[in-house]
Amino acid sequence: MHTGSRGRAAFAGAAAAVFGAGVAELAGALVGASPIAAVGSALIDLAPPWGKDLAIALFGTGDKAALIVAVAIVLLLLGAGAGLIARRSMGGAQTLVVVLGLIGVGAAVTRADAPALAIVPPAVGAGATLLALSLLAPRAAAASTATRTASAAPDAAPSAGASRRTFLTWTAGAAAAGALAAVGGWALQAGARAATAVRAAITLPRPVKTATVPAGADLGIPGLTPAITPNADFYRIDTALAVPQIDPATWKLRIHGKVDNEVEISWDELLALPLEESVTTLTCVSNEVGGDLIGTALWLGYPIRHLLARAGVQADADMVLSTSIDGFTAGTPLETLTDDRNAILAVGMNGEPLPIAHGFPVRMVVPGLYGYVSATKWVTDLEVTRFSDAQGYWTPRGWSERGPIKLASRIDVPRRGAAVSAGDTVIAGVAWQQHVGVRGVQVRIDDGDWQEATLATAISADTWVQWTLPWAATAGPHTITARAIGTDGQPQTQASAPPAPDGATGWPRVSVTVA
Ligand SMILES: Nc1nc2c(c(=O)[nH]1)N[C@H]1C(S)=C(S)[C@@H](COP(=O)(O)O)O[C@H]1N2
Ligand SMILES: [Mo]
Repeated sequence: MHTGSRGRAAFAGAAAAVFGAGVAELAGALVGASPIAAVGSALIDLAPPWGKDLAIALFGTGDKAALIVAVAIVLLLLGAGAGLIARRSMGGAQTLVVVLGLIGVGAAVTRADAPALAIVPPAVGAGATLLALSLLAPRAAAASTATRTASAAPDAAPSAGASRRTFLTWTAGAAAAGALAAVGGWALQAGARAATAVRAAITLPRPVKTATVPAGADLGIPGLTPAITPNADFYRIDTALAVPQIDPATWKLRIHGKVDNEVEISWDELLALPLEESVTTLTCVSNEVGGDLIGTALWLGYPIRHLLARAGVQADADMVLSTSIDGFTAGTPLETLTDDRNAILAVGMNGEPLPIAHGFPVRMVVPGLYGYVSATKWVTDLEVTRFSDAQGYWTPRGWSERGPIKLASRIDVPRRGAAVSAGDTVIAGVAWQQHVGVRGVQVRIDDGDWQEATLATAISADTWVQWTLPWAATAGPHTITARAIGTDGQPQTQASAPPAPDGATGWPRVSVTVA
């Protein structure tokens, strides 16, 4: 009898581990990092050279698969162990699960390619394991008690059978749910790996028109955001829980609606067109005053106006509704896509194919408009229509139908609360109003006079511009305020407004204590 009850406890623990690991793998697929693979690769990092040699000798090129299987088996055994410990001490079993979760977190966050949310899958997995254990362990115990009662008193047998069946159903159910989640997660990750591999093999064509960043565009001040934002630091905003994984070979863009001829274009056809480089700053309408939902990249793409001309836009159209493969839509004023600005279908970002999270293989970039009405990632459809007939995703959700970018500035140096030493130092930041441009920036210390900051060389009116002002900092607390000056000579408005419905306003302010 005792063996049976131990067996059930171990089975319950192993099932809880399968459930937790499955949930963790599914979460891992969503954030882009498998926790089991992370533990495996942490082990590779930690293994002594002879261990690696031995593994390669034993398993050849299957060494990585063998390692993952080994991690999974160890996890199962530890789960069974937790189930056994739970018979005596639930707290002890929980501690073991938490420690395993922490090991998972440690492995996940120390990977070189760890995504921002890497901590989530192992943490969620440990939580799911604890939950499953708290449900299964008492049932294992109940089934065993019933077994003992049944052997003492044969008339209790049906109830023993019932509680054993309940135990079996719950435990097998938890293990099956975990296995299903893991398989689902791996399927998603297989899609991601495929898109990553295809992306890595792409060589983008040379542009027919290049863009250069003038030498004076970047002041190189420590702490000041660089003129060009590296892809890895570029802000990311979208509604996609799992990033769409598109094989460019299957990608197509359809242009239809109020046009004379529908146009359909494939990836190969798009790459064969004369592509142009342009530097454009993207901004999110949700950016708060002083916020970092803004970045600048060197884009490679094809002007949308040429494709619209090919389609022949009808006279009564005033909007293009772009749709992403995941259903997101943006409503862009037609004139911003047909005038001479660099509104493009982008395929390249800072010299690489678009990163998958930034719209691979093709996205829109339209200077002068917030992203939610223009910058559709993973775009597959352009419908030429009217504002009176169609709406983009965010419009019925309380955001303005149109989203021209407002004049804004940000103070990067010094940072809020930074330790500044008295004496000569600099204040620096960026200012922007894409497609309109910025004439100047003024800075005020406390209630002092507005001082004219020096602007860096602007890349173009479509990008942010860096600015700086020398500051003889005196000891004590100070508040620095900035305001951009528009091309019309008017300063950025002081009136503070929240991001909704059409973009935040107000002067950026940084308080520091000079010592
Ligand atoms: N498919 C899709 N494209 C999208 C969005 C989205 O949710 N889904 N969000 C938009 C918003 S609100 C912004 S600010 C920009 C952000 O682009 P980024 O993530 O490359 O910085 O993408 C736009 N394109
Ligand atoms: Mo946005």
